[in-house]
Amino acid sequence: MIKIWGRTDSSNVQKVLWCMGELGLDFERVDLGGKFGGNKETAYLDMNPNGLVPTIQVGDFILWESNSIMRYLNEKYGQGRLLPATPEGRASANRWMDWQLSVLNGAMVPLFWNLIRTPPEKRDPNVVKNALEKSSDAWRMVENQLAQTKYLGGDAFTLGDIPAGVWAYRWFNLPVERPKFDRLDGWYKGLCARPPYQKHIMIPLT
Ligand SMILES: N[C@@H](CCC(=O)N[C@@H](CS)C(=O)NCC(=O)O)C(=O)O
Repeated sequence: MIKIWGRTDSSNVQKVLWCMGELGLDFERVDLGGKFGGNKETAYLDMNPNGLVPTIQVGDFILWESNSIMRYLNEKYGQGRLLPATPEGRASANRWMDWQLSVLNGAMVPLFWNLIRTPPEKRDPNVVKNALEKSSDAWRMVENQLAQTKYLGGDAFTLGDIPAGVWAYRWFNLPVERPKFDRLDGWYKGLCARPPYQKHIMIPLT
């Protein structure tokens, strides 16, 4: 049995829950982080020195970092089917996973925090404006990729779609005026038709 620690409204926990849904895996989840706390306690830090969620345990093996967790689960339980078979295909999908951590996250997090996790009177319009511009630029890159391939990592759904896909739900549901990106829209609608996406990602933004 796979055990996962992390609250269900965390984008990084959601990646892993969605991935497990795609792979049809059973798991036991423990609420941790955010309003549940516990992530700075010694017992948890012994498993995950970052004090962040998610962390998973499979037998004696403990792993943190959401993207690494997804790659591990796909390899261990999915015969690698959520990544392309060729080195080039895998690299292309991996690239979009890394891009979410290195680019998209930094653009979207200030937007999300200001509009969802900050009371209206404390929101900073400059932060929102700046983050909206950066996020629009980032989603334009996705739009351009989708002009070349059906999904981010190629012509089939892969792990490459999951990190950005988690944030796409936030992007399309934040109260902001978004530039119109037709391919992004179509890709997002396709994700919305996937049952694990509906179950783990399409939940109220908190
Ligand atoms: N790079 C890490 C980042 C993990 C992370 O930032 N997790 C956030 C939630 S999305 C967290 O633990 N925040 C503290 C909390 O929930 O209390 C990963 O991808 O797993």
